[in-house]
Amino acid sequence: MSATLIKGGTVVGPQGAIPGDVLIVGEKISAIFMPGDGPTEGDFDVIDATGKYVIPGGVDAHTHMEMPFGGTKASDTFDTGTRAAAFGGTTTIIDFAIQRYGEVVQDGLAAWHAKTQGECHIDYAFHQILGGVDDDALKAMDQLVNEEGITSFKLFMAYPGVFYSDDGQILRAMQKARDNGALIMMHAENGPAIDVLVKQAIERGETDPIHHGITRPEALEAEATSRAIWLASVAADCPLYIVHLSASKALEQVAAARDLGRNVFAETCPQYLYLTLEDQLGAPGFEGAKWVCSTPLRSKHESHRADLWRGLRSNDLSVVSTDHCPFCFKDQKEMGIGDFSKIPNGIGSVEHRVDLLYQGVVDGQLSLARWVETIATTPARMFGLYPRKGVIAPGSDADIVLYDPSARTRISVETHHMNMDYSAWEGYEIAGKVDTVFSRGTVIVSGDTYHGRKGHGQFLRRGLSDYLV
Ligand code: DUC
Ligand code: ZN
Ligand code: ZN
Repeated sequence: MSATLIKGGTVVGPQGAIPGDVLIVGEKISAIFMPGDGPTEGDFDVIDATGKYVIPGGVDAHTHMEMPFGGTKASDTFDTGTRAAAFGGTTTIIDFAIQRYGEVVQDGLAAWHAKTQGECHIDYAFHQILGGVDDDALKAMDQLVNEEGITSFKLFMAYPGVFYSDDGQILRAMQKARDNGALIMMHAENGPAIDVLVKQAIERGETDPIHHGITRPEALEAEATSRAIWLASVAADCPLYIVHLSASKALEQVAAARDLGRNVFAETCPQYLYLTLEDQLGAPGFEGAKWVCSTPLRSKHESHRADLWRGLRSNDLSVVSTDHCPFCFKDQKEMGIGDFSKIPNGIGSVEHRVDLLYQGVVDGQLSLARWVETIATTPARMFGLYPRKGVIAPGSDADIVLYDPSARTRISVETHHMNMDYSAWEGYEIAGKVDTVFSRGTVIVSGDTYHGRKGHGQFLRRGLSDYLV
């Protein structure tokens, strides 16, 4: 069995940053030694990690590779998207299998298994989107939890006619989750009200991309977040996880529930921490289409970004995921020229999450420990992958990133690996860089060189969330 000693680095985890040497044997972490106390002789490679952070590989708990959406399909395949993720220090993704209204849940899951078979460069798991909650779907929830390793289900309060569930459907799914231990993930925006605002805006001739954000106001995210939290309380405190939380008032709802000790959690995404309604979505002409995503970017004149960073520090926000849902500008985003409501919703960031959150450390927004917790450890624990993923500990998979705080990353479409013809992060500079990436003991990235292969990634059957009370 191959073995590697990672020597001289600083191991970072939720416990903080501690100097240590990490021994990998085969696909697993075998031991962590005090600096210099590791083996000196034997058949193993030595990697010098002096000056580098040794962190668990990133776990991106929210991606949409090849997602059919808005009349087109997300432009990253599982091949291109997981390779790009690896370059960015992410070694596990959790993607969303989809059941649409009228479809059989297990058929949706089988379709996602077929799409991923032999394609992924890194390990992967699935959540299940339920677009039609009925008796069969409720039964399927038990089967997926008990037999398929799918322990979280995403419901939508937005997108009527596409993925939308009404309050009765949501309540029934929540009751089922309370019984079987699954986590309900919620897209919390009031879709029917948004559709009214969108129609009115288009009738007034307000068709530019910025109106995507204006017609999805904070109030309709906060209201839906609050309603989801109340519905979960009616379902005997069903565990609830709010996805892509973007707005201060939605965060207030989550924080209040958490203060009461409720099973309520939330994630945010890098775009809400850095980008804004005015500067990106409001870019001249049709340019803003690059940043059309839902929930939308929020106003820089309000306190959203500062509040979200604070929420990450205080654990009112538990996780940072990307909601990676890339579309090319040409032919895909362009579908919405003259009508913002036809712009496919989504931003591609799967390659940049680890770096963008490290910049939060450099900027004094997060501690090193909290960086690792929000990008790796907590998503692994939240979604039943811990301790196999998300931590550097004996027995865990050797998914490890050596991160170089003395190097720099400049993000550009010229250098990224995602299948997109633009970057939502063009010109962003990060004072740090992914140096080496191990996936289950194999070096798949070193410097700018790729050593991985598609098909290396394995499907992960997940357990229940660690956090439920
Ligand atoms: N939001 C997006 O921006 N894209 C995919 C689906 C979603 O909820
Ligand atoms: Zn969503
Ligand atoms: Zn999503």
